[in-house]
Amino acid sequence: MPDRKKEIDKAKEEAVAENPGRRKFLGVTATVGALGMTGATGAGLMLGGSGKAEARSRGNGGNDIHVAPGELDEYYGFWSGGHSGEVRVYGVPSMREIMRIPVFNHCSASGWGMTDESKRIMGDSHRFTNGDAHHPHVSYTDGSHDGRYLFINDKANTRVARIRLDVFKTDKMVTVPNAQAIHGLRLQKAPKTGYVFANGEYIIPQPNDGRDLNDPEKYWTLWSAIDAESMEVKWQVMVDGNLDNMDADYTGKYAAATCYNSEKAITLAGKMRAERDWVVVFNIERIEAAVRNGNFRTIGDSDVPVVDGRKGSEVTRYIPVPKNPHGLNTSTDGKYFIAAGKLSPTVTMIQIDKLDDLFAGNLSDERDVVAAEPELGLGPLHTTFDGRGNAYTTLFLDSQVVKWNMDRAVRNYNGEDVDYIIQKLDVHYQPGHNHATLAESKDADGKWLFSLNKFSKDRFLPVGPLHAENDQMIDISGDEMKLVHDTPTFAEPHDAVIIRRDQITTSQIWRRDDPYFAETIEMAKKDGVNVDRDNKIIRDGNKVRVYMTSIAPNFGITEFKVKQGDEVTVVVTNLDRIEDLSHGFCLVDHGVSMEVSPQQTASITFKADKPGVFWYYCNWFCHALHMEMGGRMLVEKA
Ligand code: RUQ
Ligand code: CUA
Ligand code: CA
Repeated sequence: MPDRKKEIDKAKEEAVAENPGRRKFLGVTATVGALGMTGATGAGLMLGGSGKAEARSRGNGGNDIHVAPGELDEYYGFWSGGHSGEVRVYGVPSMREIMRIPVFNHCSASGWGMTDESKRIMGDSHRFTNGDAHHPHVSYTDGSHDGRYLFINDKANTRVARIRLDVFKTDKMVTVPNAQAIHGLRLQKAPKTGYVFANGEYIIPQPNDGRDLNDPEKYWTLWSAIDAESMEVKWQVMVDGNLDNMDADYTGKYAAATCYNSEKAITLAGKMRAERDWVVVFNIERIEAAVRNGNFRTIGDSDVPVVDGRKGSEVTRYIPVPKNPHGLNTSTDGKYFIAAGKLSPTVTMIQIDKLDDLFAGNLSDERDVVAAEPELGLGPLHTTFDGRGNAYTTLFLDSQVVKWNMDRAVRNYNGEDVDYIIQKLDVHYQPGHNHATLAESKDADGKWLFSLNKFSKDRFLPVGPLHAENDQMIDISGDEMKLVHDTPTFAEPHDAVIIRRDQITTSQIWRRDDPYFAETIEMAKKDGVNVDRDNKIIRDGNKVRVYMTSIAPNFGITEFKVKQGDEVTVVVTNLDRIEDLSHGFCLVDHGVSMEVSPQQTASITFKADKPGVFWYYCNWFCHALHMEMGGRMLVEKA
C-alpha cells in the first residue's frame, strides 16, 4: 500500500510538472477517479449538456429513422452482449431488436447449452454457463463484408466462436490454448478472411501449470491466428507486455494491437508506470514463414506452433505510443492504424504504407511511422469512420464523440496551421466503442453512428440500482452530427458491426442436409431410423432414444415408457415446411427445453431419475391447438 501511494504521488507531481494544463495529460489520481466515476470530476462530467434530440426522427442530413410497421430496415446491426455472453441483432435504423443469438451463455428458449447439437459445438467448455462477448466481426472478401460468418471473442473463458449468418446460429467454438482472456478480436480483411486474430490479454506463466506462480517476469501472453473455416488455432506469437485491442489492414499483410502493460505489472499503479506503452505490429508473411521453417516451439500440452515475437524479433515491431492505449481501428481508406490514447488526450495515427520500410530496417526510429498524433479530448477509447475522410472518436471522460478530419490532422502534425476538429457532440454518458454503418469495411457510407455509452443515468425510467447501457444513434449524413435516438441495452455491448441487409442471405427454413444436425441424423441411421418419417423408440441397455416427428399440432409420439435411471435422448424432427412455424420440446420438471424450427432435427439428452408421469409439451406457439400439443413420459420405478 505505501508503495502504491508513493507511486501515485510521484505520478501526480510529474503530471503537474510536465503538463500544467489539465487537458494536456491526466495524473494517476484524476484518471483513477474519473474512470471509476467516484470523484467529483466524474460526476461533473456526467451532467454536462442537455442531450435532448431536437427533432424526433430526422437528422440534419435528412436520414429518417422511422421504419413504418411492415417495412424492413436498411441494415443489420450485430451487437455484442458483453457478459451476457450472447449476440443481439438489431434492425438499423429502427433499432428494433430482431433476434438474440446465444453463444457463450446457455439459453432457456432455444436450448443452446442443453441440446446435444450445441454441446458438440461448445465442446468441453460447455460446462461454463457464462461468457464475456466483446468484439463481433463479419467475414470479408476483398475488404467488403461477405456475410458468411460473424466471429466473436469470449474474454471470460478464453474462447472464440463463429456464427453462421445464413441461419444465425453459433456453429463453431474454440478454446485458445496458452492464453488467458481473449479480448481484442479482428479478421483478416483481404483477400478474404482466412485468419481470425485473437489477443490474449493477461500475462501468465508458460505453460501455466503451477510453475512461476509469483514471478511476473516469466509471464507472457500470445497473439493467436485461427483458421476461419476449420476454427483451429493455426499459430501463436509470443509478445512482450500484454494485448488489448487490435485491427488488421486492408492488404492482408499486417495487423496491429495496443498494449497497455508494457510494464508487465500486476497492479493497477504498476500498469501506469511507464510514460509510453506500445502498438505491436505483426508481419503476417514473416510469421507464416517462421512456422514453415520450423522456427517455433510448442507450449505444454498444446501442439500449436508458437513463434517468438518479443522485442527484437523479425516478426513484430513495437511502436511507442502514449501510455495505456486502448482501441485500435483501421481507417476505411486503408491508410492508418489509429490507436486511442485513453490516458492521453491523443490518438496515434500509424501510416500503414510505411510498415514495409519499418520491417526492412529503413527507418531510424519506430516513431517514424507515426503520421500524426492529434489531440482530441479526454479519454479517447475507440474510433470509427464515415468514408469521407473523417474519423469519430469516443471520449470516455468528456462524455463526447469528437468528429475530426484525418488529412487535416496529418497536415497539422507536419506544421501547417489547420484545425482538424470538426465537432464535439455530448453523449450520455461515458462512451466506449462507437460504430458507423459499414465502417469496419472499405464500404463505409457515413449514414449512422452509434455511441455505445456505458452509463445511462437519468435517460430511462429507473429500474433499480443496475442501469441499462445507452447506445445512442447519431445521424452523421450531414455536416453536423445530430443525436436522434437513445437505445437502452442490457449488460453490456462493447462493440457492434453494422452491415447492409443485402450483404446477408438467410435461409428461412433449415435444409434437411444441414451439417448443424448431421451427427444426430447419423446416429438415427445407425439405429435404423429415418427421422423424416419414423416415430420409434430404441432401447440400448440403459440408454433410450426416442425419435419423433412434429407437425402442428402433433408430436409423432405422445407417450413413451422408460425405467428410472435411464439416460434418455429425445430427437424431434419438425416436418413442417412453413416459414416461421417453429415447435419446441419441453419436458416438465427435468430442465429440458429446445427449439425445433421448420425442417430442423434437434436432440437433447437427460436422465430419467424420478419415477412417475411427466408431461412434455411444445413450447413455441405454433397452432390454435398448441396448448394441446404434448405427450407423457412414463417412468417405471427401478
Ligand atoms: S473494449 S470500451 Cu472490450 Cu472493445 Cu473498448
Ligand atoms: Cu408445436 Cu407449439
Ligand atoms: Ca502502461
